[in-house]
Amino acid sequence: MTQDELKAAVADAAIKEIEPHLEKDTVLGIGTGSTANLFIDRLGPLRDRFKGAVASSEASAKRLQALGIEVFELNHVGDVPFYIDGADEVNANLQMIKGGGAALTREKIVAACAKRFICIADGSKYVAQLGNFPLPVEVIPMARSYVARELVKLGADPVYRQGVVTDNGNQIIDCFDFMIDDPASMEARINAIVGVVTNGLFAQRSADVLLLGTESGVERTA
Ligand code: ABF
Repeated sequence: MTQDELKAAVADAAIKEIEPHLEKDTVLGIGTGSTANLFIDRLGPLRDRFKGAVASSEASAKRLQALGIEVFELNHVGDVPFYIDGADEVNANLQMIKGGGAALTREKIVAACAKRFICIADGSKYVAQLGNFPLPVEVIPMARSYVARELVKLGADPVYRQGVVTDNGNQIIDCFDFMIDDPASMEARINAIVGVVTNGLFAQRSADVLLLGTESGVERTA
């Protein structure tokens, strides 16, 4: 199977996972990226079965709206029963690196509000140790150089992602050559650097369910 077929299989599996729980007042949390897009496309035909969605990026909001799904501001929504999103890497503890698409801060906020985080990923994202994928860090622009120097002290090789402005008006530093032994602790240490908005480690708030697309089918871990 191709990577796109594996992504489509996990998007289908996520629909099966949430469909029995849809109610007229359900607001779903929706992530960003190519796997999340496939999930959004499959939500279109179900749009009359739930109230709407909160989105972790402007791009996902537009895609949802184009399918007739109402998009709400998170501040106007109470309960988010499910957050469905992809990942750049995921480990056996369902901890992740996210933010390759620069939407990490909004993703982390919606994930924090969600009762259940369903991670959808093709098998190439599954790793024994997080860190081969460069860890993204969203920074306030004036703090970029300072944060980069602090990241060097933590052992990373920080690279400014040129030309990228996040939906929040900030910048991204990617941490290369940075294998992570203790994801929850490193998440906290990076977030404690002044000028960091957040980093792409989702370890303190890991996924609740992983739907992983493999050659032998979709593996579900919870
Ligand atoms: C989002 O989309 C991001 O956190 C992650 O960077 C990316 C994964 O993209 P894709 O599904 O295209 O591999 O979930």
